[in-house]
Amino acid sequence: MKIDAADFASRIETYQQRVDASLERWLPGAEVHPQRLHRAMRYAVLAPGKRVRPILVYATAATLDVDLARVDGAAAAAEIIHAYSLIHDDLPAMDDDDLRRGRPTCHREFDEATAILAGDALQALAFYILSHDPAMTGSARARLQMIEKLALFSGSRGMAGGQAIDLAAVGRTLNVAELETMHIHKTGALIRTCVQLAALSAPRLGKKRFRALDSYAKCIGLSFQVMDDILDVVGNTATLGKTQGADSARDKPTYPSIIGLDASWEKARELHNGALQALSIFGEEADVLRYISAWFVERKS
Ligand code: GRG
Repeated sequence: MKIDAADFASRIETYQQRVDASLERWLPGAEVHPQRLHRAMRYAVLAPGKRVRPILVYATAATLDVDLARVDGAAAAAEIIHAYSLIHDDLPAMDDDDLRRGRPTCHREFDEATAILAGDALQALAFYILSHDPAMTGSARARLQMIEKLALFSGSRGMAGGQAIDLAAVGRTLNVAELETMHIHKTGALIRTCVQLAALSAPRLGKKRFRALDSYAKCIGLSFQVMDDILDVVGNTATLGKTQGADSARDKPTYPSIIGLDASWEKARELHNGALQALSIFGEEADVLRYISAWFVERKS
């Protein structure tokens, strides 16, 4: 279906509401024992984030004509892994941030030990959902592949590995290739997983379309982070909901600090073009994914 900007905006809203309902179904209630831990998990996950990762799961499923009910669990699992990574990233041992999604970070609102546990428990919950959600798939093989993808891309060879590279890079000079490796792991891997989880829900997808979607995901995973680096320089704290300038204050290598602001914008545009190119084998059904790529490089938060 051909969509315009207004359709896209309404789809984003629908997907955000849809994943919020799914998250509410999977998260333990605030009154469930141990209440403090469950309150911290809910605080971090249900805070007003953009829900970019679930949006990608739903948009990919819609492109492939997969019933969205089949990916509600995958969408929630991706957002839950993301929320755990933000909690841990904000801890004093890592970035030591006070503000996230416009609110005090989890360890500021609760305490450090509770925040660590909330992150741990969220990570486990994401895998519980993928292994348990009855609506997801009838195929045990597809379910296992989804669990495998999420484990691989969020672990030491994906997001957590990227975070390790990031921590080791503070105060050091990286070249562009090293910076790209860090970003591909830290941010790109989970974004790539989202597209793959939805693709694995589509029976008879075929290697060609799977690869095309994966190359799209690689481009937008990196463009998202290039923009994150740019926004750290040109954004503002109120719109971002997190501390603007935090990366440069910590002397972190970023695209603007290594190649400059203009070249960083250019890089984001090139990646957007690469994403569109990757989708060229699809017709109008992939328009929502094209809009997502444009959104990533135009976003202000
Ligand atoms: C601690 C294992 C571990 C990993 C942390 C994702 C991550 C790795 C750190 C988050 C810090 C950060 C600024 C990462 C770069 C880009 C990014 C993932 C930003 C936050 O994602 P958004 O913009 O946030 O989608 P919202 O709040 O909208 O969900």
